[in-house]
Amino acid sequence: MEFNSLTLQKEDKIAILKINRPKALNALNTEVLLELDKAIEELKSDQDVNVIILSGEGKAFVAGADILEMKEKTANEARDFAKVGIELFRKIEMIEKPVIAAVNGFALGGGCELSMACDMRIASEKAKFGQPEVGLGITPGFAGTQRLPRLVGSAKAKELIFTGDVIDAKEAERIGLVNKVVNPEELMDETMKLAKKISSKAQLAVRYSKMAINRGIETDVETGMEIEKDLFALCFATEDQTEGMTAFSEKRKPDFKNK
Ligand code: CO8
Repeated sequence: MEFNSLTLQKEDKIAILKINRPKALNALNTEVLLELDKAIEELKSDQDVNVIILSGEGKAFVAGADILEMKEKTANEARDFAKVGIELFRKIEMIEKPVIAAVNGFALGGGCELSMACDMRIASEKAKFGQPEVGLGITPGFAGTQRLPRLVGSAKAKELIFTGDVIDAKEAERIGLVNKVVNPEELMDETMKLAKKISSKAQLAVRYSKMAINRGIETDVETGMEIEKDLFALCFATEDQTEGMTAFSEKRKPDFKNK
């Protein structure tokens, strides 16, 4: 598939999807959002991809939604634009395969929101996070008011959103927004290492675990435990469960087939 504002590479069952609009610091305009949607749809059904890495070309991950495109929008047009972003980010969050954000630089506004729709965030020491929207006269619009408090707690989320403060990668790690901070030169290697480790496990078990966590967080704990119970049981109808447990008893490495 050909893209104008994205690059897509595949290596060892890992897809590396980069937003490639560096002159505008990878700001999310309609084209980027639509292309991202297409790429995610393609990767969803690609049997050769177990894990997706999302990153940005140049010095930014994503410096937000495109302010120049948003500037003249009416309220109705703004709602439509927000809907496109919200639905795309939800698709990224709920895709069965794990998605890791490799945050190489600015992750501001819609960029911070995009990183939060991913399952994990590995950040370069150069990364910066923030929700500066109130300084532009708007609220976050791609679900930052929902995902940030779920990740860092409502008090810290309110502080960041009400002040528009930009924080560095270390502070983002301290408050639980990122999983790990690494040297900029090692960002892709470290993220690949994590992706490959996940990719070496039984993929249906990884995907069911993601589903149980995502669905569980959004419901009460009793329902969450029911969801886990059903998905746990479903694993026992997979070849990988037989292989994983047989390999353990035979003291060898499992050879998973994602079945
Ligand atoms: N939108 C459009 N263009 C941008 C954006 C952006 N978000 N960010 C940077 N650019 C462009 C600049 O205009 C500039 O273009 P040009 O060279 O043509 O003048 C180019 O990228 C380089 O940027 P700078 O020269 O500003 O680079 P600096 O290194 O000096 O500064 C910053 C980097 C600090 C990241 C600075 O660019 C900045 O503050 N950017 C805006 C950050 C921001 O406010 N982001 C939040 C946007 S709002 C949002 O994301 C809401 C999401 C929900 C939308 C809901 C829909 C209704």
